[in-house]
Amino acid sequence: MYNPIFEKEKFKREVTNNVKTLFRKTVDEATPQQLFQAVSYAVKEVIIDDWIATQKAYKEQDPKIVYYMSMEFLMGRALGNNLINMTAYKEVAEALDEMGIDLNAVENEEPDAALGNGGLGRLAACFLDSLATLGYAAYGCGIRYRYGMFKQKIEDGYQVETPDNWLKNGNPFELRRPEYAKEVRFGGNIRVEYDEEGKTHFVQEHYESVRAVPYDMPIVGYNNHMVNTLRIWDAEPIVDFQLDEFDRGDYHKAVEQENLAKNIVEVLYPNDNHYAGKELRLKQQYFFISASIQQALSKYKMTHDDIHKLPEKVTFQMNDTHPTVAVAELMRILLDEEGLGWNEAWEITTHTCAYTNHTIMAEALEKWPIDLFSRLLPRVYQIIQEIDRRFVEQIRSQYPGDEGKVKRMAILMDGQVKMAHLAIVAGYSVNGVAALHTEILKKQELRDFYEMMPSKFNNKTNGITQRRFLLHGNPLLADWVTEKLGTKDWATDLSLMSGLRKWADDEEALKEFMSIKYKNKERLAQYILEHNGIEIDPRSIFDVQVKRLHEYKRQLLNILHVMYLYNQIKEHPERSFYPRTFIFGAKASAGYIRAKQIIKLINSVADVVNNDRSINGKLKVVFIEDYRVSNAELLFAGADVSEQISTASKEASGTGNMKFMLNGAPTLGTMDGANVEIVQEVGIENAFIFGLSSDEVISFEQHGGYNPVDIYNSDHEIRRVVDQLVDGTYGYGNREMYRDLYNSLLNTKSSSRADMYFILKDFRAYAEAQEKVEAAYRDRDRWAKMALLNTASCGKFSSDRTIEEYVKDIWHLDKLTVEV
Ligand code: 26Q
Repeated sequence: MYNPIFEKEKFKREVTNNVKTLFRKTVDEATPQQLFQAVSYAVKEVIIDDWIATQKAYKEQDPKIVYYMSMEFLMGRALGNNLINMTAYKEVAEALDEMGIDLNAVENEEPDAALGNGGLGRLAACFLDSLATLGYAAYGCGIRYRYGMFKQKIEDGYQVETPDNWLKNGNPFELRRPEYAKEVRFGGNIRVEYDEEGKTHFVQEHYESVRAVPYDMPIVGYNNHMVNTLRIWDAEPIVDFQLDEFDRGDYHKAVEQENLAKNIVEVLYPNDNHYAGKELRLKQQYFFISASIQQALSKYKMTHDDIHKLPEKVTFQMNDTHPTVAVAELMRILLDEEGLGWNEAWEITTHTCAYTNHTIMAEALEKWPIDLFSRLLPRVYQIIQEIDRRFVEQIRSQYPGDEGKVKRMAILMDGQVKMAHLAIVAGYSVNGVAALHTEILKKQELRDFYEMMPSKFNNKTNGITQRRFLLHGNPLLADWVTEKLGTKDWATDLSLMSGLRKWADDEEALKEFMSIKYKNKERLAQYILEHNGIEIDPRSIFDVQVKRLHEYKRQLLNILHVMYLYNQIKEHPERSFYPRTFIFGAKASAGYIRAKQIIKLINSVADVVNNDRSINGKLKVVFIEDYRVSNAELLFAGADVSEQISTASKEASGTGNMKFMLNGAPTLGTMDGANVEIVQEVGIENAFIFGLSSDEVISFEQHGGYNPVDIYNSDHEIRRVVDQLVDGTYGYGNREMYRDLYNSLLNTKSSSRADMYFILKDFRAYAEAQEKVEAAYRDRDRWAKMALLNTASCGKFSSDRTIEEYVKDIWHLDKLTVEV
């Protein structure tokens, strides 16, 4: 097939030799971790040739390059994915098998590269996969955090965070590139100088600086010899800490720069959809942005001499507002280092930078205190002041007398720097991540901006890579799809999945489909037994909600419903009840107290329910510890039901929803984010949709919310469940343990509004939708058809489609071919 370089015997020799030179051992003596290292270096050896060939193609074909700027890249494991994309997975598994090595066990030795929180970071990883696969020139630009997303332990039902020292055994796939190091400056003050010609110069003095050193990770395209680069920056002190600095009286400065370098890249902020105005976070942002922009400009200037034509060859995509300082940093370099005038610099910047919005949640919006911002980035701040001054002037001339507009739209207002406003004003494109989300941006959150610059706004519905989430994560289903379609081309053209529809009434095919699901449920049950010590029955309905813990995602609605079912089963043991396993997986941000209470509640309910012999195992609850990309692959493959139950209007898109769909799990969800488009594709009869619409939610919000106490008073089953939060049922007798959750639902004093996320309002509708799930599942043929139709209808949700849309509407990239 594709990889002539991959020769079995040569590869085996390579692995043996790596074990020897790296660890002075034989294959038989090597530990599993050592085998992982040895195998990975052998794979890297093969990748390197294509990586070099890709760089050569960049040089020769001079394509336009997209720089995907992101504070997060949630890559997961590299080894298996690289083998999949090299189309060498089965061959390598076979070669290793002949050496007595189990590839699967080797893969499990690799730590996840968890340089991200959730959806936004994983989207960046899927995009890199698609860009390489489709043959586009792209760099991912980010930070090489020493500690990624924390590892989650559950102790006594509580989340405990432990550091993720993902580099402790070394990272075999990365390459350190000290020759591309850049200096990044912080703080100090700006002195204005005039030269003989009367030109103004801005000189930063008394600053601290760090050396940004890039590490490159290969991004292997599928079956096309293309290898792009994820470039993540490490920080080092500019000069090594030296004693002679002490003699010169610079001891403190030397220590400070050493500390600055160490601190900047130390750890990923574990906040998801939540802004925390921490100075170190802003340092991280400017650090990787400054280094990346400097790097992109040096690369451009090596082969081009007219900086005005930068937008023809370079585009910076800003993954949410986190990299928005890029706008001002690019302006700074064009003005201060390239010597351009304001208008020409602005012309270039506003044709090079583009912005993606991932949330409408108010608490996620980045608003930096001006004093902090201007102290840390004095020159960048001056530039933002000038951008703001000119923009405000434009508002006033376009809307004379409307000072409300100025107040709502200015970049600098009330002592804050509003990063979203800066991104919109300077970006040539502003996109949302699902159709509904983009409409809400245009009509509500960003209405003023949309009115003033409608042509910037566009939608790019998210997608996922089928290479990782089907080919790698679900090999049984992948092979079945290939057989049924008579081609493996779906791996690069997911729209072909619609060809499966013709099997939706074929009894034999449906049986095969369900038996694959069953095997994946057994595999998941095995994982749960090994990692949680809980035995679950693969014949029960696997109902799965895995995603970050956030109130708007409403894990609380799910677990309250489990409590409700438990009451029902206890009260009516005679009623038939189809056995169910409710599976949760979620990390809560370390400081998000209420989210942690919900995790504790899930575990308490699991404790009570799983140990109640009287219900005959009809109900099981499992909390998966340390939910992450690698175990997510097992969870999607083994799920029957996909829980996507966010309060309508709050989930910008969701991408887990697409991964479940791809793996044949119908959605139980609200009309939110990309669920809307999933239902459009699969048909409402093949999903379980319930609850308030986004318009209804927004309308309630505009009228100060609703009154949950009415529901509590009128529905005794709901009341019972809510009361069980504070009657000791799940608090091991402790009535205070869940008092705050109880208050959050009923008490206006405890939060600005009671039940802000409409949990009680949607409860009945949710319970009814769950009854429909059960009824549908009892009818085996109907369920099988529904599940298969979900897989067959997922074509739209490939990140390949998303990337082609970005290319056509925003980036205008050229396709590359790599010759080997
Ligand atoms: C901001 C400031 C300071 C510290 C942290 C942050 C921060 C970090 C991460 C703010 C937000 C995030 C992550 C947001 C996120 O993951 N959003 C999700 O993006 C997905 C991809 O578009 C969507 O599918 C999800 O709906 C959206 O929630």
